[in-house]
Amino acid sequence: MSGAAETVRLFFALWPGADLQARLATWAKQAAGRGRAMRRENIHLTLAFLGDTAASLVPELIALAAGVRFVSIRLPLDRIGYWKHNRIIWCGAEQDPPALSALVSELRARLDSGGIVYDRKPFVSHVTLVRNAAGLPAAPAWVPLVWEAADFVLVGSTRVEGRVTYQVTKRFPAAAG
Ligand code: 2AM
Repeated sequence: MSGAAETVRLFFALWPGADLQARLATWAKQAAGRGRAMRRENIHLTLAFLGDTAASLVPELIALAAGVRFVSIRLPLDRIGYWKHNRIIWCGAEQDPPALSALVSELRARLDSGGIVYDRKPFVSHVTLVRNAAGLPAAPAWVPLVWEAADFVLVGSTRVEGRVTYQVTKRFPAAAG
């Protein structure tokens, strides 16, 4: 037994279906240049980043998140961007749909009420596509997509043989209707 409490690296996210992940990954590969395209199965949109968290808190986190009431989100991916400060190419919405803003506020409010530590930087919705990029590519052109998200997820992040690997721990479905 080690003396240190076991921790897990966690975040809440919207997780695209395999088809949407594949389309985004294809664009990312073509756009990457000398940058690093996100692997298909890792593509997501972070809602709240908790980072290293005591594993013993996971049941409480699941209970908190299960209490979040939200409706399905229709998220246009109609914008491509580049951030110099962290060298990522991302896609996202020109304007966040109210359902997404409401989900993030409700989730973060519940984390606050549970005294859960997470990164409190304001939410700026984006899906990272390429890391360590020098800028936006001249090609391929971005073709807008629409993402229909009917749930959000709690994700664990680990390194397997040097590769970041994400594991969906739990799904939280939108309210019906
Ligand atoms: P990024 O894609 O813009 O880097 C897992 O690391 C996910 O959590 C990534 O999507 C990352 O965003 C996001 N994230 C948000 N805040 C973070 C932080 N403080 N440290 C690491 N990742 C963070």
